[in-house]
Amino acid sequence: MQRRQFLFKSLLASSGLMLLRKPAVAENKSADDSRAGFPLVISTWAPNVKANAAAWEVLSKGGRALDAVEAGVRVPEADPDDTSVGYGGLPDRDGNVTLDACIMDEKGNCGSVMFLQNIMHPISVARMVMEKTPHVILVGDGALQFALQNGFKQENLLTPKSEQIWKEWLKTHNYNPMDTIKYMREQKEEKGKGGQGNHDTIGMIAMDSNGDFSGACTTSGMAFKLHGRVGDSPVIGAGLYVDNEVGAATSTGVGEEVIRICGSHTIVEAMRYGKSPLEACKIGVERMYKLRKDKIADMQIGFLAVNKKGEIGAFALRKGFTYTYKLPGGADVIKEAECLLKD
Ligand code: SD4
Repeated sequence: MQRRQFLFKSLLASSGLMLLRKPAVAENKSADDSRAGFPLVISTWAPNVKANAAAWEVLSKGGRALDAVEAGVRVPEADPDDTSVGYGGLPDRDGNVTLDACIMDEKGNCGSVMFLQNIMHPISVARMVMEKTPHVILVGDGALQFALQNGFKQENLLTPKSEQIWKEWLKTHNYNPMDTIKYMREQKEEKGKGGQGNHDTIGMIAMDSNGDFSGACTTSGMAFKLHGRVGDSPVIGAGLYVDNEVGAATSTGVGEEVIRICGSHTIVEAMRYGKSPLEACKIGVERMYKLRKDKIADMQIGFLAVNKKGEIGAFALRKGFTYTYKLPGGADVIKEAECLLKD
């Protein structure tokens, strides 16, 4: 049995659904044929089943996709054990937790905060930028000032666990961010063996029962980055893009590589011109690979997309990129994306 069939069957079995009714997702079809039905919610990385559950609360009551994605990604933002997002996120090389987030709705409205410190829910600040200002992006101190003026509380986001991981990194990596990408990969591999990882940025896309899309993406970014570094996650068109006529896409992995090819926008455009979500995600990864083959040792990039028919696709540079979505009845599906490099 192929891995994804196995995962699919295990999930159905564990949720008690396997024999109860025919699922909406055909277990023997490739990812781009998956049909999640409506409403739907999908997220990068398996642990984000918890985030999908919060989004589902909103969607299953007929709520708006925008409210669903905000509620959904607030879950990992507040989770001290998620070292890639919000509270508990791994800091930059100077020990500061700096957060990036963006949100986009079905009308092309969008908001983003970059390099924001001491605010646990950057996604909600991004939404406020979208709804209460004439702007799209606020950064750093300006974003913080805006958050505080709008009732957000300042909090220390560096948990003892993340501080300890950072101090270990300082000892072994001599304050050198050139090693960071390699470190992230080592950590990811370690995570497979039960260790700590730093690759669980959440990109979430929802479609509500009106058939409208929204998306959200939030992260503490690359661990031990230079102070002030911003990745793809809060960049509209790179880490996230929503076009209500076509579909939506989001990304995870080394943000610099995603920005170079305007990743999520590239994928949505490929879907506009007839590619399936899987084909479109593959185009994104292949374009990045062609451009950067000599420089991407140790890197991971993953894209996740959904089209207007509710078909879902994902593709990654390397193995290990998981994503999760809900079936119409609310059961969870976790899959591993196909990938370009087999190492
Ligand atoms: C970044 N894309 O800041 C983010 C990191 C990430 O899973 O996705 N981690 O580059």
